[in-house]
Amino acid sequence: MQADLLIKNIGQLLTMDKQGPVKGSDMNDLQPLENVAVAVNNGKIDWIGPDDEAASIQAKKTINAGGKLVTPGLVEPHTHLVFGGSREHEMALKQQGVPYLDILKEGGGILSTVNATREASYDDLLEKALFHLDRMARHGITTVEAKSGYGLDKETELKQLKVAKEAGEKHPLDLVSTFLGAHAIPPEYKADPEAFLDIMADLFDDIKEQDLAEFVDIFTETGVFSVEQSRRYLLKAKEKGFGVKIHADEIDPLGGTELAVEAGAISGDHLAVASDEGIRQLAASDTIGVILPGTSFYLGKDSYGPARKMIDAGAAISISTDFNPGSSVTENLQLIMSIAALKLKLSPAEIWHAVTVNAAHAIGRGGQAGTIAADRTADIVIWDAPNYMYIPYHYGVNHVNTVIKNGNVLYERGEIR
Ligand code: IZC
Ligand code: ZN
Repeated sequence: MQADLLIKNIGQLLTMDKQGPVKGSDMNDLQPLENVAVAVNNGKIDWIGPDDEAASIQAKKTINAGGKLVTPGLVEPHTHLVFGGSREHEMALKQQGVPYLDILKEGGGILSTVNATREASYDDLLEKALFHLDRMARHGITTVEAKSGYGLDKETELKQLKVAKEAGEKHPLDLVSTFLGAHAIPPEYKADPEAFLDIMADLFDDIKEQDLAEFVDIFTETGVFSVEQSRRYLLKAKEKGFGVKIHADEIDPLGGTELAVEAGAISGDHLAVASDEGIRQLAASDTIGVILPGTSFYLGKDSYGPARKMIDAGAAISISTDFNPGSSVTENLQLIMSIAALKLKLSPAEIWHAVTVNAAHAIGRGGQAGTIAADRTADIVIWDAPNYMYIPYHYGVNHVNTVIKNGNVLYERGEIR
């Protein structure tokens, strides 16, 4: 047998090949393969077998994994990738205990990033997005979702979506785009949020025609959009053929989790203060809960949310960085895996399902990303770790040794190619 790439001497391989989304107690069922090898041809996984048989494969390139852990590339299902500026000046306000929604009400927070994004040139936004994608790649992420939502006017929302599209074309990582024009109420529409939502909904046709986003998302929150406004907006998006997502029940429990289920959202995101009824409905639905414990950490919340209850009730859960300049400023999904272990009390097996197969399903890539199996895209990470439990355990650093994207070595011991 011939191969473009052979990875041999794999100590532990996570294939994550259960039919997804993986729900409830199935998330805790993980059977790593030991002492195996993987062969790749034409960017796809071609063969997985015992390491003893690898010697008979003639490969153009061979990587000796040195007995380490090998997994699918991580899938990052919720980021606000494209933005201008940064918000380090808000750290002092946070330390004084000023709540996130109060900063927003005073024209800071999201609205401060909106000003910076409106002012930024297309090229500057693109360069910045590519920089953050590189960092995600170096941390083992091979597929990433990216939201707009820092324009809040037609021109800037389209600018952000076009930047995301070009970033996805230029960068080796796969990018899935979401239109989050309904992220905040811009000051000019403070008195008439409905009129603002109509303007954002006016963009649906353009976005579809130019293939600028697959999903439409809304921030359902106190001082932002109500459940009723969100319902109407998301139904319009569905009529136009978009999949829908919701920033739901992040800070105040408004019933966004229930709305995510009712609207048939592919994911309900945050859900930190979801009600018991919301959890029950989520578990009985096809909607994936995308939990963002890094945001709870960064906003200094006491409670990190009911992910444990959700899995125990039978729901499918994913986790994500929520990478954005305000409420979770990190590209390191490995750090989030540690926070999920320590604060959400998820097991290592549940965490690995959450960042691979379930994350892929949460962004409509269940058939492509998050799994190592024959004919799947060869998105593979070799970790400087002896086993899968080690990654959440040893926190705050980057354990990536080698990242393979579409069968090509993207990053290897310190250098990005
Ligand atoms: O820029 O603060 N929660 N949107 C909803 C965010 C956090 C991003 C931000
Ligand atoms: Zn978000």
